Amino acid sequence: MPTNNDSILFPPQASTFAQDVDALYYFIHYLSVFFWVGIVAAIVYFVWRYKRGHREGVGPSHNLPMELTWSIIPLILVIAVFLWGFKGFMGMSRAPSGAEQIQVTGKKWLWNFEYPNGQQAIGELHVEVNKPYKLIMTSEDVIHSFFVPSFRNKMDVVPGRITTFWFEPTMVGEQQVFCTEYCGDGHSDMLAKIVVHTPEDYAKWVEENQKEDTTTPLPELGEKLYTSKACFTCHSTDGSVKVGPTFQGLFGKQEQLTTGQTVPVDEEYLRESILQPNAKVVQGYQPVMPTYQGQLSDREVSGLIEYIKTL
Ligand code: HEC
Ligand SMILES: [Cu+2]
Repeated sequence: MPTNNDSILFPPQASTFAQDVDALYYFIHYLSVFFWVGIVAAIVYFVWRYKRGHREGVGPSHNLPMELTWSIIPLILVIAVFLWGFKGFMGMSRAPSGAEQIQVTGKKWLWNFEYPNGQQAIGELHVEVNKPYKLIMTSEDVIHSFFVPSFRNKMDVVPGRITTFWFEPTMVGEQQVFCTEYCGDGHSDMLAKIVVHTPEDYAKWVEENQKEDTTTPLPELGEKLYTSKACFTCHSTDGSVKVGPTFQGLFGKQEQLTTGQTVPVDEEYLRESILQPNAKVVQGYQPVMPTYQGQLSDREVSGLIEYIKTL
């Protein structure tokens, strides 16, 4: 059974499930090819053999051994496929008890990850290779679905309910997460990455992420955060309107709010917009921006403000 990692048909096999899922897929595939060839060959043969049509006195007959054969063999095969699939499904449903737990919140249109120490990140989850992880997932708005093709696992994320998803990565590198439940016009941008590290790199990442960046100049820091905190999924820097207003030319202008008030866009307004997005909502937009309270340090908020000023 082909299990290589350079298949043009499949994404790489990057979790402990992948090999089994692909093996079952290939089994069903080649079984279907086998029967397709056999049935087509029989049809072609009979068309040729009986091309003269029905002979008087020789009617359709009954053959019990043949009928039992073509009923029982397929029955055994579909039961085997069911048992194989069921075993795989049960394995995917139950996380091992030692799995590290990560809280995941789906929201139009981003994925938020919360680590056991309370640290949060949008659109990026860092894990260690060959260790089990259990994602405890819910949605803040509509139904989303968490899909990692290279892990061969997928689970719906439902508002008001908790669903779980577990995996043990077997390959170092970045794995792509998609939303696979159509959830509105930003659906195709609802992406995230799972970054799988070696144990040494993971330890390094943990260390770097716990100490604050105090050296990068503020506008540059802001530009990085614009990407890493997923602001770009809702705000453009080129004047185009996405889910939220563009950042181009934002600083210094007068902003019209849903209350009818007009406020000047200054540092304080930007700060409040990032930390309490619903305090002042811009006219013509929905209050869908997540709060970044607790996810950005003071210096990071200043970085974003200085970056927006340059646009
Ligand atoms: C899920 C989409 C979404 C994300 C992600 C998002 N925002 Fe917003 N943001 C909005 C929307 C919608 C508005 C307009 C409604 C409002 O004022 O709350 C807005 C408003 C703003 C405003 C006020 C804009 C104005 O024209 O007055 C600022 C500043 C802002 N966001 C900054 C950010 C920053 C910085 C980030 C990333 C750290 C970010 N946003 C991430 C959706 C988003
Ligand atoms: Cu979605």
